[in-house]
Amino acid sequence: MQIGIVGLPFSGKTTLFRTLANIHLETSALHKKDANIATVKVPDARLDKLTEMFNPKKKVNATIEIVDVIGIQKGSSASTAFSSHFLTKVRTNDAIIHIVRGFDNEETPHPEGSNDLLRDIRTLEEEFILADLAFLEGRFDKLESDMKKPKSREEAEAEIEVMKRWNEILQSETPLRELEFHNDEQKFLKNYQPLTAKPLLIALNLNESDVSASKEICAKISQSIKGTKVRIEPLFAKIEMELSGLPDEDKEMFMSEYGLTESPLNRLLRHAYDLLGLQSFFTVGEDECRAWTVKKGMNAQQAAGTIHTDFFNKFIRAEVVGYKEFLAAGTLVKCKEKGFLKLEGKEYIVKDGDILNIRHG
Ligand SMILES: Nc1nc2c(ncn2[C@@H]2O[C@H](COP(=O)(O)OP(=O)(O)OP(=O)(O)O)[C@@H](O)[C@H]2O)c(=O)[nH]1
Ligand SMILES: [Mg+2]
Repeated sequence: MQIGIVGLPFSGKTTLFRTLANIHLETSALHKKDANIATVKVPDARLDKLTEMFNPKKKVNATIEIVDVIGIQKGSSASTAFSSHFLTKVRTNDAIIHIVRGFDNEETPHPEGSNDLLRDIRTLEEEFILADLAFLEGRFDKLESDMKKPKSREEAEAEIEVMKRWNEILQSETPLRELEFHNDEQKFLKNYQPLTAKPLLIALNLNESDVSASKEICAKISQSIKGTKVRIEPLFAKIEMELSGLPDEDKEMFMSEYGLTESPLNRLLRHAYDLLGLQSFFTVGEDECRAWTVKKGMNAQQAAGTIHTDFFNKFIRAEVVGYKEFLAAGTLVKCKEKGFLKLEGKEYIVKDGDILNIRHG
């Protein structure tokens, strides 16, 4: 799963990327010519708690890949135009975090001269809509020539129907993520990866002095930016960066000075995970406590398959207890006594936070 960090120039993308790489890095960050890539851990207080209880040799968090895509063309007139290379890169991301500048910084002023959250959100959305429209235009040209050949005619006809529907939505300045996609559209979605169909997390990168007002600021923006696959969250990239350099014991104190109880970045990562339609289940033991990533709606056998293909092929049953029940009981033995530990078959739909033990052949 890969999430792209995008945003207008000087919005704090690289600051966020570096901070994430600092604190949550799983493997070393890759600095390529066109993008910075890092695999980062998804913070999970439940896993921390389980680790405390089992005291295992190893703790393994769920991870997601974060990409700081480089390639926004700068310059006064083209300050918001994306290079085709940039768009190609973002197309391969599963979701997008859009960093919007809401902080003041005289050394690197906002390219537009002033902060305006809504304006910047819309600017980027418009650019993405234009990019999708340009893509469709190319498709229509191709499909038109396909229509002339008897061999490809039927297929082209079907695709044109879908592309027309997408085109109409985009022409009305609506992102594709607002569409309920039909089954016959899924393969096009997968192949073409339109930018405006991707889940979007809008991170408002605010001033340190905005902590207490941040809820209100987000709520206000939410009134104008609606949609099921959009989240709006506050971010304080500068605080986070400073925080990431502190020893653990000083972090709480530092956060409380700003009136923060939880790192907004942790929240952001969890929301990103959720937005992707992902959830975690846990495996626990003295060797290892681990969070595994599965798509919401996956059954026990599929979940077992994420651990090992053998577990999928030779799946017998899963012992399952919910995180809360486990916490209430305290140990797996007590879970058994209380009847919290259930034996489930392969069709069981895994819930977020389930603790699983797979029985296999
Ligand atoms: N005060 C303040 N400054 C910030 C914050 N985030 C970033 N900056 C500063 O703003 C400038 C731009 O930040 P970057 O992280 O480089 O922004 P970017 O989006 O990667 O910029 P480009 O890649 O050049 O488009 C840097 O000087 C940062 O130190 C913030 O939350 N508060
Ligand atoms: Mg940058």
